[in-house]
Amino acid sequence: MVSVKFDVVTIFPGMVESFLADGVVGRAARRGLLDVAVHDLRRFTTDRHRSVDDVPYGGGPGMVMKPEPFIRAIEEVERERGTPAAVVLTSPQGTRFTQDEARRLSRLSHIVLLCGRYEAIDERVCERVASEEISIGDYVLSGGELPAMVILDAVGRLVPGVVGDATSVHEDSFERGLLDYPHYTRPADVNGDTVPDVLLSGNHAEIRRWRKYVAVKRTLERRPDLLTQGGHELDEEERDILQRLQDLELERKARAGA
Ligand code: J9Q
Repeated sequence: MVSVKFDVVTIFPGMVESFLADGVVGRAARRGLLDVAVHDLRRFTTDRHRSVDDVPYGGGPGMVMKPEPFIRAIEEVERERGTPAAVVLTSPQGTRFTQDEARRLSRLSHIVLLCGRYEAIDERVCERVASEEISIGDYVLSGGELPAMVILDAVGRLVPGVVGDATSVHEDSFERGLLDYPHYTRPADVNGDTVPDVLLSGNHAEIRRWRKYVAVKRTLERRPDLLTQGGHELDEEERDILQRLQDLELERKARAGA
């Protein structure tokens, strides 16, 4: 039944447990499709104060997370659940988390997520305990719990059966390499703000073409990087739309210059 096992190691197990109390991934864990275990890092301390951090060698501001509690946590996970396929440490120094990375991780059977706090984690955890270091983006956070939950969510949804309608997973924007088209529901008029006529036309071929056009246009305007370095192949219709939009833009520029 279980196709992917996750172990999350954190000093704030409640943060991860509350994430699992609601939503698609938590529901999949309760249905037995995912096996998510949350481990309190302090359980792997041995001193009276249960310290998980200490001052940095060489001085400087802030505290550094001690290596041994992480090492003991991994040892217990290995004893009880077997050798994991990946031990992921989230940090701003990691390689960037993308939908491709989520897809790669979703094919593994057992993933450990290590969450850091304070200024840093002892480098020996990064080098000897973690098998990979992953960043979810270029911003500063107070800890690795949110990144671990982001990874858990993105990877968990790709596990077969977790998301009810499998087609919706494949149509998700980054699976297609384009931004999503706009969505509308009832009512058709909100204080004079109406739904595009084409969506009310009942002409499904026309609706499909319109959605594709808007998705390509938005991607070109908002995320041109996805078109050039996304590594996704556009289909012929999408390439045509893109070409037309780029021609129009050149024409506009020529007119403005003349
Ligand atoms: C642990 N800022 O930031 C971006 N990806 C991960 C992180 C991160 C952080 C602080 C602690 C991870």
